[in-house]
Amino acid sequence: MKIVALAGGVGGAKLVDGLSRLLPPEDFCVIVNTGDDFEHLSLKISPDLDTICYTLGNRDNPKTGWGLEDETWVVFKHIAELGGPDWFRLGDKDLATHLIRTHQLGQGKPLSEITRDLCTHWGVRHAVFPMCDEPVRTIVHTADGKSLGFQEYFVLLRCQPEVKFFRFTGIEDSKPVPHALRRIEESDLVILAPSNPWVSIDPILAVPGYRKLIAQKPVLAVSPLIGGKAVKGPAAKMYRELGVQPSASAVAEHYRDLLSGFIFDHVDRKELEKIEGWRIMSYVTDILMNNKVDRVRLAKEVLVFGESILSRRF
Ligand code: FO1
Repeated sequence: MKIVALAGGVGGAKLVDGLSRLLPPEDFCVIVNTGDDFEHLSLKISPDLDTICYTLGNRDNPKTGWGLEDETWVVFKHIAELGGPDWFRLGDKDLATHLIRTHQLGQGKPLSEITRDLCTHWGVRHAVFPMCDEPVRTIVHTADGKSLGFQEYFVLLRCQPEVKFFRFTGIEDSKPVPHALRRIEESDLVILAPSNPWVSIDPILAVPGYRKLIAQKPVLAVSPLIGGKAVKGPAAKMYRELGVQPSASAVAEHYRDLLSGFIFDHVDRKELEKIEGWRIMSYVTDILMNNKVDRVRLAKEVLVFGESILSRRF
């Protein structure tokens, strides 16, 4: 079975990691959100791309989920001593990634090619595609009328501001990465990883060209919420602020026109009828991934469920 996953940061990276341990590179690749990207100290930072690549390269910081393990903070400390911004932590090894990416973007090398070459150095065998090579920025519009860059909202303001709506600036000029589009065309199944629907998956689906192609494929999503709470991050808070009761069925409804199947936790079993009422096949299991064993276990269940969807559809 050929699979393409759409993913954002930490939560999505765990399932992507599990799937990468079960599927060879020719059968599995991932398309990653770049709406979180931003410029910091004149460096081009791509947090979700780096989280996915570091995780697939087995070099991610297991405590935070982002950045590199065994990191040092010498440069960061001196940046702070020189009065530079210290709200966004940049480790010494992580800085090398941002310096190389910024340098090569400046030379006109597309983000997708930079990512491919970095992955070669990191020993990442599966293809990791940015959703597009053009700059797209998720802007968070808040109840008190401010518009915040995503990292300003997520890190500096710790997701405190009340969200009104999001804008993905630059999205109208964005194009799918051609190789990623081809992988979707060749795929048997598309998986929406357990990432934030609003700010990790929606930006990818908003790049003109992906959605109508994905809609022609069987699509499975894994819920990022358990019992109405996000495993990590502001997804549930965003749902509430946008007037939607956070729940597994709210996530299924978010993707409703795309989904053939939805995977959610035992805790939310009571929502099964509602979800199946939308002609979406359900699979209830333990979706919490606390360690690498969980990641592979859930990935295996996702693949078995995917097979059953394929066999029923055709
Ligand atoms: N998240 C934080 O909460 N604090 C940080 O200082 C921080 C630094 C950072 C540096 C590089 C990177 O790739 C990610 C980093 N993140 C940090 C995580 C990042 O904000 C989130 O991973 C995504 O934007 C949301 O998925």
